[in-house]
Amino acid sequence: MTERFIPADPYPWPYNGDLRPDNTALIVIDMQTDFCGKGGYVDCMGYDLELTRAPIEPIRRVLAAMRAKGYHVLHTREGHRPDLSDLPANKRWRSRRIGAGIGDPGPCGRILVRGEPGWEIIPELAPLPGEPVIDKPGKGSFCATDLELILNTRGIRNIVLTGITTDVCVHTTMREANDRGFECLLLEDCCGATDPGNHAAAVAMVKMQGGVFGSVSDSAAFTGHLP
Ligand code: C5J
Repeated sequence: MTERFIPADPYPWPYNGDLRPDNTALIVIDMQTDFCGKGGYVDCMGYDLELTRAPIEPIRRVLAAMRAKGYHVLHTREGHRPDLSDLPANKRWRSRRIGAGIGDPGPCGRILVRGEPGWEIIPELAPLPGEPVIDKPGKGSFCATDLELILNTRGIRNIVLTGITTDVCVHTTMREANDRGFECLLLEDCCGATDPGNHAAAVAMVKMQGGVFGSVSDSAAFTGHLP
């Protein structure tokens, strides 16, 4: 096997140099209007949308590069059933407390409810036919979904993580994937958080202990070295 690596910190990725289109997937996490669009959940909570919109262009470039080379691409969406039967009472209570009640009407339809305009993936990063979309009720992409089954069925071992938010859904997914033995790479500029300090801390946490959850790179280094 010819070893291939992406320059990354704290180690060139993947650890074993086994980087191929058939064993590597890009996961684009929760690039939905509710998290980065006007009138969505994050906007209703009063956060600065510039922070969660910043990764759109870098993700677009990585998506184009990986699609062109035949890598696997998957997307996730956070959202709940219209009858809210999969919405824990405490999650709803907390969201209502800050004026963005999940399941309540908002400018983009019912907040974080499947099928509503706010729940849709933004057009700039729309999935192509054949790219799996994982609908998840929680922050992690493995909890109550078939993501692990799809990854294993396709023989995927390496996961490139992008999307929002760095400290919540991206981090939870990275931790879940890492514990399941997947080799993870976080692309720093392809993620964003509602708080810049939380974004920086989440990136730093990946790198500690020799790469406790994987390694970190960015869109330019990644696309420049992608075999
Ligand atoms: C949050 C997410 N932050 N996609 N969801 O509630 O990170």
